[in-house]
Amino acid sequence: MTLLALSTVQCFAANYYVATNGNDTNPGTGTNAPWRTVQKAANTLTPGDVAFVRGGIYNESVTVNVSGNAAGGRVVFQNYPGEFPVLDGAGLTVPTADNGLFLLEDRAFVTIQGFELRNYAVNSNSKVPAGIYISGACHDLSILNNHIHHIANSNKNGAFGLAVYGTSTTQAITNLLVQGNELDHLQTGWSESLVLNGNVSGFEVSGNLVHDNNNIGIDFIGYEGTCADTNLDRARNGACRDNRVWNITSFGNPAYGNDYSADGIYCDGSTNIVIERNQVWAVDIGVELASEHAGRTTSDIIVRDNLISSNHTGGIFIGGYDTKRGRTENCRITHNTLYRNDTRLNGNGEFYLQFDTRSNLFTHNLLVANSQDLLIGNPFSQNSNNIVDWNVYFSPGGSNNVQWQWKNVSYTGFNAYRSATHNDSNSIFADPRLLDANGMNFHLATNSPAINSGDPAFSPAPGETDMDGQPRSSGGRVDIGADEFGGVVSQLEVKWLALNHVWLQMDGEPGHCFVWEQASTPSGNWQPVLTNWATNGEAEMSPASTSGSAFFRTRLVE
Ligand SMILES: [Ca+2]
Ligand SMILES: [Ca+2]
Repeated sequence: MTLLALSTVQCFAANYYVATNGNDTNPGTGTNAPWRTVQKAANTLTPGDVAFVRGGIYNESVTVNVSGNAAGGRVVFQNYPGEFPVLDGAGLTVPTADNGLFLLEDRAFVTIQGFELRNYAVNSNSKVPAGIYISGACHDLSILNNHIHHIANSNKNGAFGLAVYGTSTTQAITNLLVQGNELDHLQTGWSESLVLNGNVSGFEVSGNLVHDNNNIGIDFIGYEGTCADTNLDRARNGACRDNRVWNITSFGNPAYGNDYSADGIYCDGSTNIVIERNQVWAVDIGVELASEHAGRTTSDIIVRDNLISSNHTGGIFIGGYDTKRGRTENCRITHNTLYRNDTRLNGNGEFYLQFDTRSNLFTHNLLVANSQDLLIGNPFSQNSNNIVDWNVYFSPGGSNNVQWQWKNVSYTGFNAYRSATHNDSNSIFADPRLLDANGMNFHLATNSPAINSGDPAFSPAPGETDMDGQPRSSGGRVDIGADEFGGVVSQLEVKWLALNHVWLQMDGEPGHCFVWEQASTPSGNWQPVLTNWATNGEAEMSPASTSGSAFFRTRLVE
């Protein structure tokens, strides 16, 4: 007689392994019997499972056919700790349909972390290769710390580093985190390096490095018909912070010919996005807020505490590039530092208002013009209820020769501009005394006129900081530009070893007052280690113990 025991099936979250010496017929559950392909993991994982992918080159593209869920947990595809797996598209045929070295359609609770994705390339007017392509009814996806490069279409038809297409009319792509990735050496034709397009609501794009590509760095798009429901067809309700974007131009891109029109960060028809603490340099247009579609808007975008310098065509652009485009309204551009943009001397300047701009705010920005002495350009008269005030301006030609354009009228001299436009009644024209702007150190020097020159009524929004992540207002009154004076200017780790004491010296501008502080970790509880403020940048200290390490920093005080 056989006894049958009734039991419930228990599911346990499992770790799986993939290695270049593996076999997909292996169980995959130990490092001694790994799978061979990432695709095997992408067909097999169940909620809560992790696939650790060992270092080496995997010549495959992967379609993720599994999801996690809230109860069971995520499915995770990640590098084996300390190793570097590569999905290499060399020699693979790019399909005409949606594709990516990772392709996720209608997926949820998936993490992709720590992969190098490269060499997926075509010369095609019908194919669009992508490093990672996400579309449909997706939610709770995390794309972390991947390096995506050499994804290319030599044709104008396009390619993507990372594309998120919200195509569903019933499920917005939401709870999306794109963090710590590097995207470079992409040839994207008329497409973008990193794009969120259509029904995407609720996202963070942070800490990414985007550089050396031939079209737009980071783009938030609406009204392209990506989602069939027009009311949902716009990226919205997200944050774009702490990214660095550089060396991007559309010049020579087959879709743009000789145009220098690639944005570093672009909002085209999107709404309710915070763009903060990014650094954008040596792209065509630093940051642009516009709608390319007539009758549509880009609205309620906050652009704050960004560094925007040495871009080819201009610093910040708002409005449509011609009268057949839509408008930009209710955007708040505050506390940015714009330094010598429009390096091609195109007559655009640092801040450029194009067609149809309404009810935007431009305050607490610090602008330094280049040799063309142009701070604001505005060759359109469709400009209403925009507020421009509490800024610091500087130009090598001086306050009598500096240029502004406002509602298609040009002004020479700060006073002439102010009296005619009634803009900037509380603004300053003065050398802002940046610590080392040519060395891209845009901190304020001790005697900067931007210090404590902001609107006394200003109070920071929840979560708003300066470009260093430090309090946005200190010293009794807010500063102008991306830096709030009084922050950390240098930080170092000291290995105690057998040292009896340590001698610290700070290189900085003479005359600063600052205090030394110590912590056991960089994010630790910083404590002052000198009871007296040092004024010459030097300190001598004895360690609490002779093992481990400690972190020191100097912090400017006012
Ligand atoms: Ca201050
Ligand atoms: Ca600071």
